Amino acid sequence: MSYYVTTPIYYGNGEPHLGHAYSTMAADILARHMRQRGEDVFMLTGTDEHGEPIAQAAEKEGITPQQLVDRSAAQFQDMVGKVDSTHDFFIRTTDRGHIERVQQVVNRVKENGHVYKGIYEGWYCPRCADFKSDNEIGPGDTCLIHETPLQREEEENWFFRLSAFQEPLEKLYEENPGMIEPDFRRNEALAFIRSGLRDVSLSRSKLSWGVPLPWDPDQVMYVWFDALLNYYTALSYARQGEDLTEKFWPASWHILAKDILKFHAVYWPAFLLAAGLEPPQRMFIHGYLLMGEKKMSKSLGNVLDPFEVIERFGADALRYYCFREVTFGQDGSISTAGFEARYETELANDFGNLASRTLAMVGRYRDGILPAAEPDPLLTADFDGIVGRVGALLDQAQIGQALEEIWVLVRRLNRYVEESQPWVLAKSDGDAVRLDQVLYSLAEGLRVVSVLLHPYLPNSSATLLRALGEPSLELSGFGARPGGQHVERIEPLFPKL
Ligand code: ME8
Repeated sequence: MSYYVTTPIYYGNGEPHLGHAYSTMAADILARHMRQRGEDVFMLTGTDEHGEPIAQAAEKEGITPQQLVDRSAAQFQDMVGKVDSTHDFFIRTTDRGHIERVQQVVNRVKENGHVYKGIYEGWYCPRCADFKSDNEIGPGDTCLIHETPLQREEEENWFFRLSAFQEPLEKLYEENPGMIEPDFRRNEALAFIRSGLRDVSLSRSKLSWGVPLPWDPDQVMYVWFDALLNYYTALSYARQGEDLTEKFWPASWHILAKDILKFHAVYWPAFLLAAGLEPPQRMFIHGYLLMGEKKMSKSLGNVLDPFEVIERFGADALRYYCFREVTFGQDGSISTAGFEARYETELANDFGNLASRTLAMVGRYRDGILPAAEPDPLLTADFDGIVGRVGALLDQAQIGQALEEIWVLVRRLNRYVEESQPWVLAKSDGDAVRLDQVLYSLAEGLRVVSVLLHPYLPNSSATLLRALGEPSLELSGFGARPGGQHVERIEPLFPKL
């Protein structure tokens, strides 16, 4: 099966922060898991490099927009690398391949009769790159999101007949209730659609930093259509000499936060339908990472620097923390103190310590050779069906719940060590068979959780699986591997702070 997962493309005038890392890590967890299941996976992330804010920021700095986005793209590439994202392609909307494909698609939208010339008059927020309808305008004609003054705009440009898609969109979401997750986001999108859709500008005339309209090169495409199309265009040129569109479109999942729900749930499928293309299969709308009560954002200056966190805790710990602390789909507060607490109690103690103890006991009591024994019935019921359960949750992009399922077993294994007391069994020859079983079951339990944790903790899980003498990442249940492996001790996976 083909599985295609995307992140938003991040604004090429910002600096990467943990919020961006969060979406990329989420998509990467799904991508890694599906690869473990043997699916044909494509993961996309990248940068959104056109539009007015970028042109303005460049002008302020006295550099060209291209110079600005080159610098910013390098920072985002660095960031996604540091969080150990395994994306298959990093798209930049200034790529020639993207621009060409965007022009083809917009031509089709026009040929299909969904584009006309008109006069736009209304309020515009340059920071949202969004034209605001009446219910999106705050006191004193301000942007509700940024709380900054809106601009009055009047210009001749090309319009996209969004209004014609009100009914098709309502039908789309009624017929595919799982298309937007979580549910309350789907309801939000539907409410917006039902409140009435007005046509939107497809182009801007006062701007040059964008994709020229093929039939009117004095106008550039409204940046949101240019940006949304990345999910589709990337497939046409990500692999040289190969077009992956047939194989991977429509996307399995778009991952994004609630700030850009409207664009993804309303503009995007409408535009695709207008072009005669299939809408994405599903989108998961996650919440905001908050610092204290506030959204973490560059303009508010309250960002937790993922680079610093990774430097101190490692990428695995960051990936773990974000999906453990915050329910995926809801807003949630994060903090350095929270990091440290979870790192210490869950990663260093629950998981790291369990791993060290198990490896050490096999070393001490069985000369580093894992005994071949029957899986302990005390554990088989707990592990029964775990691979299927985690898979089913991740099919629904329930990243936090899947992690919780796995962590229940990590805790179970810790209790099992206390219950079975291998160090007592080791004192008497009469308990040798039982000790074999306990050691085997511990190591096998650890193997199963490590394989399942791999998407979350790619580095430490790999280290542990190698130490257990079973480096395969293939998903298999408790008791699937016989004993006999040579087991090695390792440095603590998560050294105490
Ligand atoms: O909106 N918590 O780019 P952007 C969680 N270019 N996620 C966060 C976050 C936070 N505090 N802050 C940012 C754009 N994000 C457009 C997108 S897509 C065709 C174009 C994540 O740089 C989250 O995924 O503002 C959010 O939707 C995205 O970054 C916005 O990134």
